Amino acid sequence: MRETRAGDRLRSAAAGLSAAVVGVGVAELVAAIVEPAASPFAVIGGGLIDLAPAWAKDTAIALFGTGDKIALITGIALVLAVVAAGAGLLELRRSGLGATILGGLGALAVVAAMIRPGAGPFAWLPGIVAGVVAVIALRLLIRRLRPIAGIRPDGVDRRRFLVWTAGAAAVGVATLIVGNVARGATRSIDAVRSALQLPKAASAAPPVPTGAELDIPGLAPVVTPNTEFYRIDTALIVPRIDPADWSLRIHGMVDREVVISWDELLALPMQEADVTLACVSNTVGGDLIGNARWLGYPVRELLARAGVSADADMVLSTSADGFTASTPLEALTDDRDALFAIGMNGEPLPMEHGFPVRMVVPGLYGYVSATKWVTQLEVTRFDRATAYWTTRGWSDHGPIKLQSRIDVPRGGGSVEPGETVIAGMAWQQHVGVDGVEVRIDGGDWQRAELADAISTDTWVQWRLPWTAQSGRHTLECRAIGADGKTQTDQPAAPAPDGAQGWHRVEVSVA
Ligand SMILES: Nc1nc2c(c(=O)[nH]1)N[C@H]1C(S)=C(S)[C@@H](COP(=O)(O)O)O[C@H]1N2
Ligand SMILES: [Mo]
Repeated sequence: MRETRAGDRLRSAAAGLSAAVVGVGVAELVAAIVEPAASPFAVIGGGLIDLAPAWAKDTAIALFGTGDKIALITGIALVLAVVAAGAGLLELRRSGLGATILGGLGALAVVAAMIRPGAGPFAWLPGIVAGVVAVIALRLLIRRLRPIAGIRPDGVDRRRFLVWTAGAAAVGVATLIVGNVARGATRSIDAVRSALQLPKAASAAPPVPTGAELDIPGLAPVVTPNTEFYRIDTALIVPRIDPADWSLRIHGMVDREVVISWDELLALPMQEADVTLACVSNTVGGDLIGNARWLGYPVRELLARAGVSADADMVLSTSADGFTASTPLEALTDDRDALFAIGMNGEPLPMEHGFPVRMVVPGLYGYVSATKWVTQLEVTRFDRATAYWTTRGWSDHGPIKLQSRIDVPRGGGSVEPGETVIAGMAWQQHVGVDGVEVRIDGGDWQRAELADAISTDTWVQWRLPWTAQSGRHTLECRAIGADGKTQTDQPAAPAPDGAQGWHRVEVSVA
């Protein structure tokens, strides 16, 4: 009895899929052993992130927020699945065709791994392994399929084919799991981090005023716990840097190059500062913003050590994984608390937030200032160099715009009629907030009560008592900066220099 064409197609597609899974799985395991950052998934994903146009990043962050990386990995897996199934179909039609496609994907992973900044000596290996294993698996499986499909009518063994296909896929899934566990178990750097004793601040920040926290359910806490702090970066695999291997080099338009090791940095007098970080991709009302107490050494001191040329106007900082940010020089040399931070809310920096050292610059969006895993500073000029996001069309200087947001009640939610409260956050780091106004259903602006500000570099909470009447209501807020300016109602998208406009929420009272 001859198989239906549909059955052949299904089997060959399954063979392609299974070949890809075993190739990727074994390669991830090899990567975990030789060079975790060279994982085919990570390097192809990383390459896509770097190639993506600005609008794509904007859309991804708008759609998925901090989940953008999971979305990307899922997307790559889906595309790979479709291509691999197609390779299986083609391989059945013409021997060598599908194998060429899978081999080509392996080659792509090799190239992506080798052009990655900081690629190690074995970066090429996982991609080769992925390609070779997938090609061998595909050829073996399709060979088993041929008799069934009637191309070579000598002995038909569907069960054997199924066992082999499922077996290859199972090996792939198992190695994928082992590889990921192995990567997670590269605990040594985490152990170094946990054992770290942060130095005491030579210049401590005053305690957070008790009046800074209004403690309203649903309102963002004024100090964001590290585990809840938003995370935005281009790193699919979080760089794991041993502080013993870390150093910071300051070069470019300077009198003398400065290189400082971790131990040398730690021996310097540390300063504490409360600074609210914000992402330029944050939409009006969004949550890509967080506030922490940072411990670090002033950037200006190390720049002074290097002796900055009078012609320079920009500092290009580079991370261990090749991200760059261009920061206006004056923001790093004036008296603000621009830090090489090593501590976040009393802990060493979490891995995802830049361990062992990151930059924090009050008043500027993260993309032009907050380089995590920082290893290099080049003193230069805006007309000589561009950085990761400014190359992709985002604005050169990234001062944070005056913004405010309503956290309570939640937009789209409902509240009980009667005495309640409207509350939210407002910020314009390094300028400060003087007031917040709220209006209900387009009525008169009412002045909200401001909580105590920690400093002009942090956001501030606000509240307004509200007697909620039954029905649907529109709530809007706007902030007034310490410079007397009122938050603009002119809406703007995040690109190229930050979202603006009033936050508006609809609530129903019932
Ligand atoms: N190395 C590196 N540093 C980086 C980035 C990055 O992609 N890579 N993203 C920047 C951006 S756009 C922002 S908003 C902040 C976010 O810092 P967080 O993840 O600690 O909140 O980090 C900045 N520093
Ligand atoms: Mo950002």
